[in-house]
Amino acid sequence: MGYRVAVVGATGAVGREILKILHEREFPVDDIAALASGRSTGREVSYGDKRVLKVQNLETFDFTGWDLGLFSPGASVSAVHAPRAAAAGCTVIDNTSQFRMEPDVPLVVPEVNADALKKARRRIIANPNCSTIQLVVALKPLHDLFTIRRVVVSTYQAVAGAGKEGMDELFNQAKASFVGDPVKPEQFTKQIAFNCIPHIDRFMDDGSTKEEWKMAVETRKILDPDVKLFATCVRVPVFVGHSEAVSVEFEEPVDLERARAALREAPGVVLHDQREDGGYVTPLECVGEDASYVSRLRIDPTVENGLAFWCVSDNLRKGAALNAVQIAEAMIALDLLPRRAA
Ligand code: 11C
Repeated sequence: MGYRVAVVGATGAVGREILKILHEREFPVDDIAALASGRSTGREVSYGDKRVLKVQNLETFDFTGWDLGLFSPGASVSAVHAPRAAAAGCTVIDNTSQFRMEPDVPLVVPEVNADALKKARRRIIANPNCSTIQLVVALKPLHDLFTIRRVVVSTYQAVAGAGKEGMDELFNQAKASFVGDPVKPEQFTKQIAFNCIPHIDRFMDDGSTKEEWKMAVETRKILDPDVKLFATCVRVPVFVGHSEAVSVEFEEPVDLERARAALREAPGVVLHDQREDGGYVTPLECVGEDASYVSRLRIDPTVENGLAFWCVSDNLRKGAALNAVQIAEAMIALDLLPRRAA
């Protein structure tokens, strides 16, 4: 017997990926509902190769009798409907930023802190931001070895982070540039085609962006509250796959071979680091893959106990949909996801 699973935000880029991954990983599903806002009601989405689901209206959907809600609508929609689903007895894994920093909501990357799932008191579990997830998967084995003091990270984030509209904007601007049509920024503040924009999410009072703030506070909540992290988040004209240049200072002296061995063994990490032309992973190569890929691993001699690396992952999969499904799988393994009678 399997679970009754509702996918909320099913017509979006992450929602579609969730449906694909549930099917790919043979998640034990007895019944599945695709939900979205009223304007998408009646549209169709694929679940595996053979099944098409009619999208139902989230506003009027009754979560009673549904075991699991995988939410990726938008923070303001989750704010209303995730507690409503949880109150009806449905365990919610929410991919938005709405609940992440609430103390009684676990923020989970299964390879790093699956045990936090045992503290889910509100039947809501938060899925971290994509740029945080791939980073903490790579940092965890290094933190276990040498204890991280400080991380400085620059991101190169794909337009898929801004949803289907972001991908459409890059495509349309690239096309417009070639044919000489005017280029109009809509989702992004400036032209994204053939450009880089050092601005993701809104500005905070201290001059950081909320994306940069999220990376710092989420890493502390997931990995270790003592880790200091400074981020600069940049949108780049890549469709899918976030990249990060990471510099880490540790408490203890770093041994490069031990770092390599730990990364090779670490769950969710693929170390691909050959010091030669092409001996590293780029975002194009990680699309459709599950790992957080680490390349360009090297000692940073400019700080005490410094190590630097390059990290790439599919932001729609490990950065969002896959991590959400893995949280559900971890809950099953820990006996934390009860099946309810319909
Ligand atoms: C981006 N990281 O690349 C964002 C998307 O807090 O879940 C995900 C935002 C979030 O634009």
